[in-house]
Amino acid sequence: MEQRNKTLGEFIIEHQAAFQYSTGELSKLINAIRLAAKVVNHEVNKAGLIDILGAAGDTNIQGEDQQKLDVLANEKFIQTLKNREIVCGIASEEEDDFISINSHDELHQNKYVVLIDPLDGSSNIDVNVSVGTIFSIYRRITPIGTPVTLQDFLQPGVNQVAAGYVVYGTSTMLVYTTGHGVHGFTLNPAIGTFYLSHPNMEFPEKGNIYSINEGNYVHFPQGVKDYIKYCQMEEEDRPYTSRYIGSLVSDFHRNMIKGGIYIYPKSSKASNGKLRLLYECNPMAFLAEQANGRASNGYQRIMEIQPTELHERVPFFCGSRKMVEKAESFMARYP
Ligand code: AHM
Ligand code: MG
Repeated sequence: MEQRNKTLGEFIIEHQAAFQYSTGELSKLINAIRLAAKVVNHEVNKAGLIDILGAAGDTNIQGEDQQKLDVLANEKFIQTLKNREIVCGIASEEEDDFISINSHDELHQNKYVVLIDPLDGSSNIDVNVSVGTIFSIYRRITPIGTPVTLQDFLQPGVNQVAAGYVVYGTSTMLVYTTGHGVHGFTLNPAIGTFYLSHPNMEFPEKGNIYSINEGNYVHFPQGVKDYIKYCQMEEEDRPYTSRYIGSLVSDFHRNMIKGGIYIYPKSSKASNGKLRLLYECNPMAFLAEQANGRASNGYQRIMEIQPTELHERVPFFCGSRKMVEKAESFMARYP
């Protein structure tokens, strides 16, 4: 008999039952993200036609302004979450401030806030390299019935209820966790349905890939320089392979499947590195830990950092557990 893979919709319903006292709100929220992901996927796939259809800033044939894809992705995600009235607040890497949302009939009755990087690695679009969406979901901490405040967004990553990403790659995948492992779904573009293709994803404990922008080597802290040299040494299972796409979601996704470490350290040019704690590092850290991996700033677990502002940046070491621990041991020599 033909074995049919579960769809994401079926998987969400099945797993909702696993949450005691579940109201279905989180399931609806993940469904909304699924929908927005399909819309953005459609736009990303058209990106190569930009020379034909017109570039950002131009007006298209219908008289509509063409938008940059990251701006468009931001709008699609925010609009979908607003329309479905399932969150009380959204913070986006593309917005200066958070957005507070009321549902039509009842004021501020929803309990979740979403933090999102709508299109990470968007500088890669012009050269046809994979990009991604990253999302992170928290329960609000201020009382239901009142407008959300900054406090609801500045929660440490350990408070995340769910997190995930969409990778718009050779195939489009949605990968997420609600704290019960990491599961990956592949989009069948012909019918627009995500199917469970990668249940229970896990980082191999140890891998042989290191991913870092080595062009910045001279600006890196000594601990990172020493770790890079360690990766390149001819000893035991080394030298490791260097792979850096420059698109966090894709680098993470590959490393989770093959085993590896991703590092975006601080440097003499950027004292906290580049990646944002709330939109990029916390969700990836939650996924990594759920997939038997590890994520730190070189010294401290990412998910235990108390955020102080929406767009703060942190150094990021993430991937196969033993590899991250090894990198941390090099960092520890230079406290
Ligand atoms: P973005 O949020 O502006 O797209 O930047 C984040 C991206 C990551 O996806 C990627 O890992 C990193 O920036 C690459 O940066 P760099 O070019 O400095 O190596
Ligand atoms: Mg980003």
